Amino acid sequence: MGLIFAKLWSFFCDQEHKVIIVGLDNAGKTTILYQFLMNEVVHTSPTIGSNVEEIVVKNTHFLMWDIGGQESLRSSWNTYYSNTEDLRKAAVLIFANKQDVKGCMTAAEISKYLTLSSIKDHPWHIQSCCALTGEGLCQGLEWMTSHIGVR
Ligand code: G3D
Repeated sequence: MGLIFAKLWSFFCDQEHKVIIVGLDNAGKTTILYQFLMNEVVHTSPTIGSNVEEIVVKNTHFLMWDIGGQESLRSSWNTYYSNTEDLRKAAVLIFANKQDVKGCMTAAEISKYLTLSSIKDHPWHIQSCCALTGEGLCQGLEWMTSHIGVR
């Protein structure tokens, strides 16, 4: 069972939106990112940094940063939030990855465990997925696309 937290917010300019992917090590963040790259409608730019990729979905650009989940890296997460008013307008997408693994928690169980219903000030969504097959990833992207600039 793996769990991905993907935090998304908008720059509100030129239809480019910044996505921060955070989660535990081994949760499948890199696999998800590269599934997006393989299946995207248009892939405009190759790797900018080691874990930064841009994808384009229906003319909307997503700059996706996989910033790593290691504890030692977490203190630097806030540097990614600068210029974004500290995530005030962020929408939160949680990928419940590795749904193919026997005995994994369901999205509903994860949602309850994380008390996601207590999130009142940001739109959020939990999406079951299997990054190996790509199942569920498009639905997550669609949710992201539909929540751009809604706040
Ligand atoms: P991370 O970037 O979050 O650290 P990775 O995680 O994307 O590197 O994935 C860690 C391992 O989990 C990889 O296995 C990857 O293939 C596997 N994985 C990712 N998504 C899934 C999934 O949906 N189902 C299953 N069963 N495995 C998944 P390896 O063996 O390469 O370390």
